[in-house]
Amino acid sequence: MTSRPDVSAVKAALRTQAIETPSWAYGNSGTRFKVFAQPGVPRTPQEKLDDAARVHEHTGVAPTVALHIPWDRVEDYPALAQHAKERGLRLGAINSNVFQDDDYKLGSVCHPDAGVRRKALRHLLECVDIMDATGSRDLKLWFSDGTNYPGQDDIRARQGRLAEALAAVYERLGDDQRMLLEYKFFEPAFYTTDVPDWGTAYAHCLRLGEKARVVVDTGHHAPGTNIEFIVALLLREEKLGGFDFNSRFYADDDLMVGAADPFQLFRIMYEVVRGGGFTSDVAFMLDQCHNIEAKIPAIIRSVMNVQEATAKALLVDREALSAAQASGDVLAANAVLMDAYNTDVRPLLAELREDLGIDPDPVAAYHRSGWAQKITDERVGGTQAGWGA
Ligand code: AOS
Ligand code: ZN
Ligand code: ZN
Repeated sequence: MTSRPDVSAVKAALRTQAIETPSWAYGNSGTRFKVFAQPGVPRTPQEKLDDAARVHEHTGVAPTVALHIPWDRVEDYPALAQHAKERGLRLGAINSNVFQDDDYKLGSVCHPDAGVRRKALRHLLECVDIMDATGSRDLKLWFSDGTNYPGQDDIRARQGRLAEALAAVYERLGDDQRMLLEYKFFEPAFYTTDVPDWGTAYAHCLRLGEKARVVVDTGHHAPGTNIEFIVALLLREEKLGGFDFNSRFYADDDLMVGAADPFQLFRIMYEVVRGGGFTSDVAFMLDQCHNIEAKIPAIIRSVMNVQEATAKALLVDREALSAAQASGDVLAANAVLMDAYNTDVRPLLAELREDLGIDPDPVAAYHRSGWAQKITDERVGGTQAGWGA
């Protein structure tokens, strides 16, 4: 006997979902081999927000934009927040950057030199100052720190340096602010990475306190890792701060989320729904680079992919699944999950968009809007800070 959630309940839940887009996804980006510049890309943080506003206008569920410092450094952050507000947006997570200065060749907060560690900490504390100015809740911390050769540095000592810096930043946070610690199994370091996996991030966050949580970047795991298991466990421990959604075939490819493995994305979103993470506590952020595809429609598609995976997860017949699991009926339990995954939710999402007063086909609506030609004509000259600088 099926007791699938009814469509209106699924649509109501989907209305509450908010997906944060990253400022850097709108700008030029590439690999260490080449940045293929695209016409019309933003030249300033303000223009990035102008593009992000198109994504929110056409999807209805992308109201916040993550900033990356120094790529989005401005003189007047309240004015930038106002620029966002006038476009129906809010400034989201502040991403620190302690991976691009020459000083950081051997690491930042884990560097053997105390002076370099102090410089990195100053930047992290500046990011919290910026959070105060923008009203952001989350500070996202990703450290490229690591080593390339056995013996290069002391693995244990580096963990101590990391803990010291994290504690100093944690101390600085306001009552309503959080620090989200992101792990990555390798790159740019190739032998050790100082925050390589969920366990390391979790251990540091546990030591710090409840304002410290883990970010799961879906491209940051060794091939074959069961990411949904990590999500389920972190949710149970109330230590999942959010996601950096993207897709990967081999490494941290930063492709459109859901493009490489929509089934994995569905399984992740099922654990989020099951674990009660479908609340404002868990930040659904994109972290992608659109090196060869048009950026704004790629980001729109990514938002849609997260929505589709979420809708399928919400359609799981939880009652039938629990019953099959409790009775050890393996095939029935798997069939319940696959039944939801194999449901075409595009009509449901099209209906939701019509309910929201937006075009049921966001990508087509964007292409008809003429925005791409407008920014190509207007944004001539200059480059924005960031990957492609
Ligand atoms: C780097 O690989 C991490 O995914 C970061 O979250 C992010 O990509 C970096 O901060 C630059 O955007
Ligand atoms: Zn990331
Ligand atoms: Zn990454």
